[in-house]
Amino acid sequence: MVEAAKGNSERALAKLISHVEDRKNGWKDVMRAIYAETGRTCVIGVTGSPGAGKSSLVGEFAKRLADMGYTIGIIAVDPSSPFSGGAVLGDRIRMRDISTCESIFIRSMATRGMLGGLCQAARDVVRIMDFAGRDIVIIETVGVGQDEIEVVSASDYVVLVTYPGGGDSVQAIKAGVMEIADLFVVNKCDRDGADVIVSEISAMLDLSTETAEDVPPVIKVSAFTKEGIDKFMDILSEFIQKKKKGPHHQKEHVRQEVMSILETDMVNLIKERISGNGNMEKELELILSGKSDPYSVADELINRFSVIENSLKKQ
Ligand SMILES: Nc1nc2c(ncn2[C@@H]2O[C@H](COP(=O)(O)OP(=O)(O)OP(=O)(O)O)[C@@H](O)[C@H]2O)c(=O)[nH]1
Ligand SMILES: [Mg+2]
Repeated sequence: MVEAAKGNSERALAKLISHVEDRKNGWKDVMRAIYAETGRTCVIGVTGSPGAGKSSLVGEFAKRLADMGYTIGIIAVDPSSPFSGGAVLGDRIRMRDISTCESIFIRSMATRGMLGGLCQAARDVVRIMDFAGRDIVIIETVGVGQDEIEVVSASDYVVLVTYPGGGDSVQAIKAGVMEIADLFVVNKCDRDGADVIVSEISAMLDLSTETAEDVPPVIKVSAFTKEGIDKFMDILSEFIQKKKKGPHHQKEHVRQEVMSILETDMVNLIKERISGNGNMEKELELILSGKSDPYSVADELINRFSVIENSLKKQ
């Protein structure tokens, strides 16, 4: 499967991704085997409020990047539209345009029912696409939950999409997303009010950034009329060029990733041990009968599971 995925077979790529995503036997061996050959791709995270036009924009710039000769992977995390097929007909037709494009590979990922952390699973999928030779991987997530923010924060470049008429659009930007955005895009500028949003965001950025060079660009675009898309492409291309020349892996991302794998493994290990021996029942009874408390029980369980340390050493 690994060889075939590398040989650019879309079917093999899809199968390999499913295997790893579902954490089937040997998934970690796959990841270990491919790691050394990854880090070349440029990961662009696209986030923003629901309905901001993220997918429409991704569709547009993915197509343009493909025309420039890049091979693209798209990951839509928990999509409501239009990748999921739940969208209005127009959207679906537009998406079909790019999904039949040979150099664009689209993959959806549900957040529900995900084994282990969503963020790690998304990283793994990115890595497989990277290994399979995709020059650019685009991740679309709705910027609402902590998980989604974590997903985009693992990207090399973060695009935050807002739009006029989205209620209190600027206020609605989650704290935490603002800080990680490298580019602010105000979409739907074919409608009234885009300029106001641009100045509001710029004002907010001026207040929160220390030096002028640190201020990320704010641009207005329309996925419909294509206004501003050329400028958007210029900014993206410049970044892609820079990334291609830079180091394969960023230390901070690697640190986050090791922590995230560790957290998932630890949690799984603790769950296995506790449900495996059923001892929690006894402790729970002690708490309920007033003889113990959750804090003491947790301490005691940790002590008992110091076995974990030994078993991890053996692995
Ligand atoms: N007027 C206008 N409408 C747009 C534009 N871009 C997208 N839309 C519309 O906005 C709606 C949402 O677009 P999507 O691209 O699905 O937005 P999204 O952010 O991916 O939405 P979710 O994934 O559901 O959060 C659709 O009805 C689009 O047709 C634009 O530039 N101008
Ligand atoms: Mg979408």
